[in-house]
Amino acid sequence: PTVAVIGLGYIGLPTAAILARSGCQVIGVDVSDRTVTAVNQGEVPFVEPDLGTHVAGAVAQGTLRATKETPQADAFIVAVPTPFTEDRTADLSYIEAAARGIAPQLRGDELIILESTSPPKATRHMAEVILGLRPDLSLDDSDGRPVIHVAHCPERVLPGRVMIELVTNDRIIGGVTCQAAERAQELYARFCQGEILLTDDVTAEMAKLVENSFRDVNIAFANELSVISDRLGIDVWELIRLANHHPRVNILQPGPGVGGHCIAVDPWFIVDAAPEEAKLIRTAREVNDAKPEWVLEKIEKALADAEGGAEIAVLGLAFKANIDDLRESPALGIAKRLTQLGAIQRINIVEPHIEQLPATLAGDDRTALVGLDEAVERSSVVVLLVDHAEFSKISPDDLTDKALIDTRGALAHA
Ligand code: SAJ
Repeated sequence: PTVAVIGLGYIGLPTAAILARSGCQVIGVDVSDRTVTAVNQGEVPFVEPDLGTHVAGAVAQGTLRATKETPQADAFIVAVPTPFTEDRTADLSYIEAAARGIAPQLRGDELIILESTSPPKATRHMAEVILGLRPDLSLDDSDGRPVIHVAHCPERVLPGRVMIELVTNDRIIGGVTCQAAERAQELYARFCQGEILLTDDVTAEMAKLVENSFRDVNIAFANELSVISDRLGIDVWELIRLANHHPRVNILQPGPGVGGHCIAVDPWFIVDAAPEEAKLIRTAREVNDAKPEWVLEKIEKALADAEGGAEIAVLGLAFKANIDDLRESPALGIAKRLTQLGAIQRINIVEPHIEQLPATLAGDDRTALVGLDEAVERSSVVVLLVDHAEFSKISPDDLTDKALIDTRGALAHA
């Protein structure tokens, strides 16, 4: 079959490449000239292990090419961004644009799959945009008009492991009709070795959002415990370790807040869809979003105690351990806020996974990206924001006479 993949980003391009390797004729569609040119040269415009080999191989064999115009195809996979807006809703304009591109190419009997993480009912919305332009088509064969088969198939791959997880992960497919789900299953079975689970479109949309909300709510519980424990003067890490000995208790780890592009965003799509009912999910978001501010108050207090222009060590900027990704990172947010405090003489930042500070921090002449030993030695206040493996080298002796704020419990032994 011929498959058009709309959106050649972190999800679309790997999916296009793997479909091309499975024997489909794949046409990738992207608005960016740079992406289209790169793909047609067999190159990948971002970093993802193994993807380059797949893309280069498929382009060389003639099974994958890229273009800016949506072509005719037997199946369309939409993998465009659904950005999070200021008012905490999802911006569906990229999905709508993809739908407007697909509509004129349809002849009937095509499969159209939405892969983008989407708020509930976005798949139906995409179908309505298409049918609005093509009233000659229908979603089911009840009245004799030619049919289009519309389904949602959320991606759940972990960046860095995409080419593996695309093949091995189980896949949820939600059809607007049963026939659409079955048609999508046939396509994904070409490369997916995991279980393929069929449901309706809205349940599939919710499944993806609920997975990330589950994690967010559980992290919020841990974060709230850390604030309560601080008030009570007890060690939250010991508390959680002990409670987790219970066979049915498994509390996650507190931190300086929740970062990344998914867990801090997806729950808001549920809150937006059911604002009255999604009380716990909303509160969890608020608890996690408030955590960086609480950490800042702790730091300010430690700085006040340290007296007279102290130096501070900031350990970690990434959004989680052992990665270089600073986007949506609570640690980065905290570091930025520190540059606005007057009482600090120098901010010694340690982030082993980057070569230079991001512009927002480099602009302040009190910030410096330094090695771990230097940062700890110079500073009277040490703040650990990310539990990078390297930081476990710090010993209690290194911290004598220093104020330590360990937001991850990584130096619990110190
Ligand atoms: N965090 C804590 N305490 C914990 C666990 C995590 O504070 O006990 C923080 C991390 O430090 C980080 C944030 O939560 O700031 C999110 O990290 P994560 O490792 O939980 O998740 P992500 O954002 O890297 O990837 C998630 C994954 N979803 C789930 O685990 C349910 C991944 O499988 C999804 O593919 C991805 O979101 C996505 O694209 O939706």
